[in-house]
Amino acid sequence: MSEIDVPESHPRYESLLTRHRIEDGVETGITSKQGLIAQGRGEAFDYLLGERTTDTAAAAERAAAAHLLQADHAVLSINGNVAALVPGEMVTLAEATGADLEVNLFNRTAARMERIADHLREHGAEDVLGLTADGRIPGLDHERAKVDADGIGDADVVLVPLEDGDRAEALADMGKTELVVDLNPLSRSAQTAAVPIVDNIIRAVPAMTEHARELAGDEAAQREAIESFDAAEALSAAERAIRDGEL
Ligand code: PTJ
Repeated sequence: MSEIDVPESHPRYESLLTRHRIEDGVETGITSKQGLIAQGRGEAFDYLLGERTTDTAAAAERAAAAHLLQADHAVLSINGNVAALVPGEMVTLAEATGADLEVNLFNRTAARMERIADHLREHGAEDVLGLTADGRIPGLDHERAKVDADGIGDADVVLVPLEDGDRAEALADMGKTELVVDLNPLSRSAQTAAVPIVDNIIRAVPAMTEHARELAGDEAAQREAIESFDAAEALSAAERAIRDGEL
């Protein structure tokens, strides 16, 4: 048994563990209630994808890792679901790529911002951006537009996992290279991303860290990972994987 009362041999162990973490997130004020609905949507797509990382998703994770390494200023955006599911893994990815961490919420409240920043610090983060909120994403209404001017506002590469479509589009319109983790290949977030990663965040973030460690210091391999990745083809491959079980 682990942190939930289900044996690891249970065929749906990972999925049940994920649900438990989201429930916990809601109870501790990290995750919004809407985060439960978002998780349900994600689970449905994960089930259809066979709850595994497809070859195309692995290539996307490698390309995303390369973009993070090549960036002048990379920022990893953290919302309530991400904080509940992969807090330590996001801190490790930030360390492996030299990226900043910024709390950026769709349903923004001061209490949730603070709780999530504390939660990340408990998982080893030194600096957590997002609380200053002295920048804006153009084209969005007030609360949803807030970012740190020296964080997402200044970044050339942003990882936005489980992002609402409106905000993903607005960030892409700012000219940022957007890396999106979203299990739904038809979502607007995945469709607007430079690199859509159609995989469960639980698997995607540790995989990106592994790729980043392998690619670190190898400029040619980083360029190859970026240039060989085709976003439109990756989205089509994810749709085929859902429809035909192709991997
Ligand atoms: O914490 P906040 O206030 O910033 O709110 C965050 C949520 C997630 C509630 C908000 O951004 C939202 O409403 O998101 P959506 O529009 O429901 O989109 C979430 C997307 O993430 C959906 O397309 C899901 O399929 C996908 N998704 C959900 N869980 C996972 C996932 N993708 C990867 N891994 C998951 N575990």
